[in-house]
Amino acid sequence: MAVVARLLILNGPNLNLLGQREQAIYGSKTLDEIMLECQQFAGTCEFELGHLQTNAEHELVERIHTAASDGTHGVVFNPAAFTHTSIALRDALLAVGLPFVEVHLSQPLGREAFRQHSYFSDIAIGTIAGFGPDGYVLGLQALINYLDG
Ligand code: CA2
Repeated sequence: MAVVARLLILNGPNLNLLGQREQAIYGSKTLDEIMLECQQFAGTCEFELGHLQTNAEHELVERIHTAASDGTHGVVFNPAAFTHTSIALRDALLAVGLPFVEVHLSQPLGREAFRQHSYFSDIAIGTIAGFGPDGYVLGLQALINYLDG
């Protein structure tokens, strides 16, 4: 695309605990370390990158609404546990119509039965799961490729 892409990473509940607990499942990197890698990738590829992690569903809904009018071109979204529960976040993404890539650190399809359904996979450009922290840069690359057409 001709203009500089403006992308947004959204992270859902408990991902602020990365690197502190459950390292066997989610790895040893902190969320700050992962987001720094994403910012470095944004610098290399010359796109603007925003980020929000919050444990509050309504804050994610409101940030998605804002993204519709602040120049955001696309979203990389790890909804965390909201993946499996949140019609509100699904509706927000459908309402704004922004393209998004669903990212998971783990592979939910290989875990408990309650993680087998996602409210986002069928409306996402695609889903990247099971590659740990690399999934975020992979998701950004996929989103850039999609926006470049
Ligand atoms: O694999 C993923 O990225 C998940 O979105 C992570 C969610 C989980 O509910 C999804 O099924 C898959 C959980 C995030 C919890 O993050 C923690 C990080 C460190 C310690 C404890 C929880």
